[in-house]
Amino acid sequence: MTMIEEVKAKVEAGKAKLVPGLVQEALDEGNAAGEILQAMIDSMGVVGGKFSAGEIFVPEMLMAAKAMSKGVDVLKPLLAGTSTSSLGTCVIGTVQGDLHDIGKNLVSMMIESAGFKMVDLGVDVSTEKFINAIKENENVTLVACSGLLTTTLSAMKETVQSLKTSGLTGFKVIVGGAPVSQEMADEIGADGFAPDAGSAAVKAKELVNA
Ligand code: B1M
Repeated sequence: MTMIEEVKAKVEAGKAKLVPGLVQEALDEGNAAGEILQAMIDSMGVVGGKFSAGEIFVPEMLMAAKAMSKGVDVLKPLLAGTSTSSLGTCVIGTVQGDLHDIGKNLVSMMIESAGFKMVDLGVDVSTEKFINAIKENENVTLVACSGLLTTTLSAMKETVQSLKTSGLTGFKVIVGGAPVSQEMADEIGADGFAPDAGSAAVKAKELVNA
Protein backbone atom coordinates (compact mmCIF):
# COMPACT_ATOMS: atom_id res chain seq x y z
CA MET A 1 0.00 0.00 0.00
CA THR A 2 1.33 3.46 -0.86
CA MET A 3 1.37 6.09 1.86
CA ILE A 4 -1.51 7.93 0.12
CA GLU A 5 -3.57 4.73 0.12
CA GLU A 6 -2.69 4.33 3.79
CA VAL A 7 -3.98 7.86 4.53
CA LYS A 8 -7.18 7.12 2.59
CA ALA A 9 -7.78 3.86 4.45
CA LYS A 10 -7.20 5.38 7.89
CA VAL A 11 -9.48 8.36 7.17
CA GLU A 12 -12.20 5.95 6.06
CA ALA A 13 -11.67 3.96 9.26
CA GLY A 14 -11.83 7.14 11.36
CA LYS A 15 -8.37 6.76 12.88
CA ALA A 16 -7.94 10.40 13.97
CA LYS A 17 -4.82 9.71 16.04
CA LEU A 18 -2.98 7.97 13.19
CA VAL A 19 -3.91 10.21 10.28
CA PRO A 20 -1.71 13.28 11.07
CA GLY A 21 1.43 11.12 11.26
CA LEU A 22 0.55 9.31 8.03
CA VAL A 23 -0.12 12.60 6.24
CA GLN A 24 3.28 13.84 7.38
CA GLU A 25 4.89 10.61 6.14
CA ALA A 26 3.13 10.99 2.79
CA LEU A 27 4.51 14.53 2.54
CA ASP A 28 7.99 13.36 3.53
CA GLU A 29 7.80 10.78 0.74
CA GLY A 30 7.35 13.65 -1.71
CA ASN A 31 3.60 13.53 -2.31
CA ALA A 32 2.01 16.92 -3.02
CA ALA A 33 -0.29 18.41 -0.37
CA GLY A 34 -3.08 18.79 -2.95
CA GLU A 35 -2.83 15.12 -3.88
CA ILE A 36 -3.09 14.04 -0.23
CA LEU A 37 -6.05 16.37 0.30
CA GLN A 38 -7.81 14.91 -2.75
CA ALA A 39 -7.25 11.40 -1.37
CA MET A 40 -8.94 12.42 1.90
CA ILE A 41 -11.85 14.04 0.01
CA ASP A 42 -12.22 10.78 -1.94
CA SER A 43 -12.29 8.90 1.37
CA MET A 44 -15.23 11.00 2.51
CA GLY A 45 -16.98 10.05 -0.72
CA VAL A 46 -16.47 6.39 0.15
CA VAL A 47 -17.71 7.02 3.70
CA GLY A 48 -20.81 8.79 2.32
CA GLY A 49 -21.47 5.85 -0.01
CA LYS A 50 -21.21 3.37 2.86
CA PHE A 51 -23.58 5.51 4.93
CA SER A 52 -26.11 5.59 2.07
CA ALA A 53 -25.82 1.81 1.75
CA GLY A 54 -26.50 1.35 5.47
CA GLU A 55 -23.07 -0.21 6.03
CA ILE A 56 -22.02 2.46 8.54
CA PHE A 57 -23.88 4.97 10.70
CA VAL A 58 -23.53 8.57 11.96
CA PRO A 59 -20.85 7.81 14.63
CA GLU A 60 -18.55 6.22 12.02
CA MET A 61 -19.17 9.15 9.67
CA LEU A 62 -18.28 11.54 12.49
CA MET A 63 -15.07 9.65 13.28
CA ALA A 64 -14.03 9.78 9.63
CA ALA A 65 -14.73 13.54 9.61
CA LYS A 66 -12.55 14.00 12.71
CA ALA A 67 -9.75 11.98 11.13
CA MET A 68 -9.90 14.08 7.97
CA SER A 69 -9.88 17.35 9.94
CA LYS A 70 -6.72 16.24 11.77
CA GLY A 71 -5.10 15.45 8.44
CA VAL A 72 -6.10 18.81 6.99
CA ASP A 73 -4.46 20.53 9.98
CA VAL A 74 -1.11 19.09 8.87
CA LEU A 75 -1.64 20.25 5.28
CA LYS A 76 -2.97 23.70 6.16
CA PRO A 77 0.35 25.61 6.12
CA LEU A 78 1.16 24.06 2.74
CA LEU A 79 -2.21 24.61 1.11
CA ALA A 80 -2.87 28.14 2.22
CA GLY A 81 -0.35 30.50 0.73
CA THR A 82 0.20 33.89 2.29
CA SER A 83 -1.22 36.96 0.67
CA THR A 84 -0.39 40.53 1.51
CA SER A 85 -3.22 42.07 -0.49
CA SER A 86 -6.40 43.01 1.30
CA LEU A 87 -9.67 42.28 -0.39
CA GLY A 88 -11.70 43.09 2.70
CA THR A 89 -13.52 40.84 5.13
CA CYS A 90 -15.30 37.62 4.20
CA VAL A 91 -18.04 36.33 6.51
CA ILE A 92 -18.40 32.56 6.09
CA GLY A 93 -20.68 29.94 7.57
CA THR A 94 -22.62 26.74 6.99
CA VAL A 95 -26.31 27.57 6.70
CA GLN A 96 -28.95 26.96 9.35
CA GLY A 97 -29.77 23.33 10.12
CA ASP A 98 -26.53 22.05 8.62
CA LEU A 99 -23.61 20.82 10.73
CA HIS A 100 -21.12 19.87 7.98
CA ASP A 101 -17.98 21.98 8.19
CA ILE A 102 -15.03 20.24 6.52
CA GLY A 103 -15.75 21.72 3.08
CA LYS A 104 -16.55 25.11 4.61
CA ASN A 105 -13.24 25.07 6.51
CA LEU A 106 -11.31 24.28 3.32
CA VAL A 107 -13.12 27.06 1.46
CA SER A 108 -12.38 29.47 4.33
CA MET A 109 -8.69 28.56 4.24
CA MET A 110 -8.44 29.10 0.48
CA ILE A 111 -10.39 32.39 0.49
CA GLU A 112 -8.17 33.62 3.32
CA SER A 113 -5.08 32.81 1.31
CA ALA A 114 -6.54 34.79 -1.60
CA GLY A 115 -6.29 37.93 0.55
CA PHE A 116 -9.43 38.19 2.68
CA LYS A 117 -9.74 38.59 6.44
CA MET A 118 -12.05 35.75 7.53
CA VAL A 119 -14.88 35.86 10.04
CA ASP A 120 -15.98 32.24 10.43
CA LEU A 121 -19.44 31.90 12.01
CA GLY A 122 -19.21 28.09 12.13
CA VAL A 123 -22.13 25.79 11.40
CA ASP A 124 -25.92 26.05 11.72
CA VAL A 125 -25.74 29.78 11.03
CA SER A 126 -29.04 31.65 10.95
CA THR A 127 -29.75 34.48 8.52
CA GLU A 128 -29.81 36.88 11.47
CA LYS A 129 -26.30 35.82 12.47
CA PHE A 130 -24.99 36.44 8.95
CA ILE A 131 -26.61 39.88 8.92
CA ASN A 132 -25.28 40.81 12.37
CA ALA A 133 -21.77 39.78 11.32
CA ILE A 134 -21.93 42.14 8.34
CA LYS A 135 -22.99 44.97 10.65
CA GLU A 136 -20.43 44.17 13.35
CA ASN A 137 -17.35 43.76 11.15
CA GLU A 138 -15.52 46.35 9.11
CA ASN A 139 -15.40 46.31 5.33
CA VAL A 140 -17.32 43.10 4.66
CA THR A 141 -16.93 42.58 0.91
CA LEU A 142 -17.99 38.94 0.70
CA VAL A 143 -20.45 36.57 2.36
CA ALA A 144 -19.84 32.86 1.75
CA CYS A 145 -22.58 30.30 2.47
CA SER A 146 -21.90 26.57 2.50
CA GLY A 147 -24.51 23.81 2.57
CA LEU A 148 -24.23 20.02 2.25
CA LEU A 149 -27.78 18.84 2.81
CA THR A 150 -30.52 19.06 0.21
CA THR A 151 -32.88 19.70 3.12
CA THR A 152 -30.99 22.89 4.06
CA LEU A 153 -30.99 24.38 0.56
CA SER A 154 -34.14 26.27 1.52
CA ALA A 155 -32.20 27.84 4.41
CA MET A 156 -29.51 28.88 1.93
CA LYS A 157 -32.14 30.44 -0.30
CA GLU A 158 -33.67 32.31 2.63
CA THR A 159 -30.27 33.58 3.76
CA VAL A 160 -29.25 34.81 0.31
CA GLN A 161 -32.58 36.50 -0.30
CA SER A 162 -32.57 38.17 3.13
CA LEU A 163 -29.02 39.41 2.59
CA LYS A 164 -30.06 40.88 -0.74
CA THR A 165 -33.10 42.67 0.68
CA SER A 166 -31.47 43.72 3.98
CA GLY A 167 -30.54 47.18 2.73
CA LEU A 168 -26.90 46.42 3.55
CA THR A 169 -24.51 47.08 0.69
CA GLY A 170 -20.88 46.66 -0.35
CA PHE A 171 -20.67 42.87 -0.38
CA LYS A 172 -21.17 40.00 -2.80
CA VAL A 173 -22.60 36.57 -1.92
CA ILE A 174 -20.99 33.28 -2.95
CA VAL A 175 -22.59 29.89 -2.34
CA GLY A 176 -21.40 26.30 -2.63
CA GLY A 177 -21.52 22.77 -1.30
CA ALA A 178 -22.20 19.35 -2.83
CA PRO A 179 -25.91 19.81 -3.67
CA VAL A 180 -25.44 23.41 -4.91
CA SER A 181 -25.11 24.21 -8.62
CA GLN A 182 -24.58 27.32 -10.72
CA GLU A 183 -28.21 27.02 -11.77
CA MET A 184 -29.37 27.01 -8.18
CA ALA A 185 -27.07 29.90 -7.27
CA ASP A 186 -28.59 31.95 -10.11
CA GLU A 187 -32.09 30.97 -9.08
CA ILE A 188 -31.66 32.12 -5.46
CA GLY A 189 -29.91 35.35 -6.47
CA ALA A 190 -26.35 34.62 -5.29
CA ASP A 191 -23.60 36.58 -7.05
CA GLY A 192 -21.36 33.56 -7.46
CA PHE A 193 -20.98 29.80 -7.13
CA ALA A 194 -17.92 27.58 -6.91
CA PRO A 195 -17.78 23.78 -6.96
CA ASP A 196 -14.68 23.42 -4.76
CA ALA A 197 -12.39 25.29 -2.38
CA GLY A 198 -9.78 26.24 -4.96
CA SER A 199 -12.28 27.71 -7.38
CA ALA A 200 -14.09 29.43 -4.48
CA ALA A 201 -10.94 31.49 -3.86
CA VAL A 202 -10.66 32.40 -7.55
CA LYS A 203 -14.36 33.31 -7.72
CA ALA A 204 -14.16 35.31 -4.47
CA LYS A 205 -11.39 37.51 -5.91
CA GLU A 206 -13.25 37.89 -9.19
CA LEU A 207 -16.49 38.95 -7.47
CA VAL A 208 -14.86 41.52 -5.23
CA ASN A 209 -12.68 42.99 -7.98
CA ALA A 210 -15.58 43.25 -10.43
CO1 B1M B 1 -23.45 13.92 6.62
N1 B1M B 1 -24.41 13.71 4.94
N2 B1M B 1 -25.15 13.89 7.59
N3 B1M B 1 -22.36 13.98 8.21
N4 B1M B 1 -21.98 13.58 5.51
C1 B1M B 1 -23.62 13.78 3.71
C2 B1M B 1 -23.53 15.20 3.18
C3 B1M B 1 -24.44 12.79 2.76
C4 B1M B 1 -24.26 13.08 1.25
C5 B1M B 1 -24.06 11.32 3.10
C6 B1M B 1 -24.86 10.32 2.29
O1 B1M B 1 -25.98 10.06 2.61
N5 B1M B 1 -24.25 9.78 1.25
C7 B1M B 1 -25.89 13.04 3.27
C8 B1M B 1 -26.64 14.18 2.63
C9 B1M B 1 -27.72 13.72 1.67
C10 B1M B 1 -28.37 14.89 1.05
O2 B1M B 1 -28.88 15.77 1.70
N6 B1M B 1 -28.35 14.90 -0.26
C11 B1M B 1 -25.62 13.30 4.75
C12 B1M B 1 -26.60 13.11 5.77
C13 B1M B 1 -27.93 12.52 5.32
C14 B1M B 1 -26.37 13.46 7.11
C15 B1M B 1 -27.35 13.36 8.30
C16 B1M B 1 -28.79 13.82 7.98
C17 B1M B 1 -27.30 11.91 8.80
C18 B1M B 1 -28.25 11.59 9.91
O3 B1M B 1 -28.22 12.15 10.96
N7 B1M B 1 -29.14 10.66 9.64
C19 B1M B 1 -26.68 14.27 9.35
C20 B1M B 1 -27.13 15.73 9.25
C21 B1M B 1 -26.63 16.58 10.37
C22 B1M B 1 -26.84 18.04 10.07
O4 B1M B 1 -26.06 18.63 9.37
N8 B1M B 1 -27.93 18.60 10.60
C23 B1M B 1 -25.24 14.17 8.91
C24 B1M B 1 -24.18 14.28 9.81
C25 B1M B 1 -22.86 14.15 9.47
C26 B1M B 1 -21.71 14.17 10.49
C27 B1M B 1 -21.92 15.20 11.61
C28 B1M B 1 -21.62 12.80 11.11
C29 B1M B 1 -20.46 14.40 9.57
C30 B1M B 1 -20.02 15.88 9.42
C31 B1M B 1 -18.92 16.26 10.37
C32 B1M B 1 -18.34 17.61 10.00
O5 B1M B 1 -18.51 18.15 8.92
N9 B1M B 1 -17.61 18.13 10.97
C33 B1M B 1 -21.00 13.96 8.20
C34 B1M B 1 -20.16 13.64 7.09
C35 B1M B 1 -18.68 13.52 7.38
C36 B1M B 1 -20.67 13.44 5.79
C37 B1M B 1 -19.91 13.03 4.51
C38 B1M B 1 -19.56 11.55 4.64
C39 B1M B 1 -18.65 13.80 4.20
C40 B1M B 1 -18.81 15.32 4.11
C41 B1M B 1 -17.46 15.95 3.88
O6 B1M B 1 -16.85 16.46 4.81
N10 B1M B 1 -16.92 15.82 2.65
C42 B1M B 1 -21.00 13.33 3.39
C43 B1M B 1 -20.87 12.42 2.19
C44 B1M B 1 -20.11 13.07 1.05
O7 B1M B 1 -19.82 14.25 1.03
N11 B1M B 1 -19.84 12.33 0.04
C45 B1M B 1 -22.24 13.43 4.17
C46 B1M B 1 -15.58 16.30 2.32
C47 B1M B 1 -15.62 17.81 2.01
C48 B1M B 1 -14.24 18.30 1.65
O8 B1M B 1 -16.47 17.98 0.90
O9 B1M B 1 -18.16 19.33 2.23
O10 B1M B 1 -18.63 18.59 -0.17
P1 B1M B 1 -17.66 19.04 0.88
O11 B1M B 1 -16.97 20.38 0.37
C49 B1M B 1 -16.47 20.52 -0.95
C50 B1M B 1 -17.46 21.13 -1.94
O12 B1M B 1 -18.81 20.80 -1.67
C51 B1M B 1 -17.15 22.59 -1.92
O13 B1M B 1 -15.75 22.65 -1.60
C52 B1M B 1 -15.35 21.52 -0.84
C53 B1M B 1 -14.10 20.82 -1.42
O14 B1M B 1 -13.24 21.56 -2.10
N12 B1M B 1 -17.84 23.50 -1.00
C54 B1M B 1 -17.99 24.82 -1.33
C55 B1M B 1 -18.35 23.31 0.23
N13 B1M B 1 -18.82 24.45 0.71
C56 B1M B 1 -18.62 25.39 -0.21
C57 B1M B 1 -18.89 26.78 -0.20
C58 B1M B 1 -18.53 27.53 -1.33
C59 B1M B 1 -17.93 26.92 -2.43
C60 B1M B 1 -17.64 25.57 -2.45
O15 B1M B 1 -18.74 28.85 -1.42
C61 B1M B 1 -19.19 29.54 -0.29
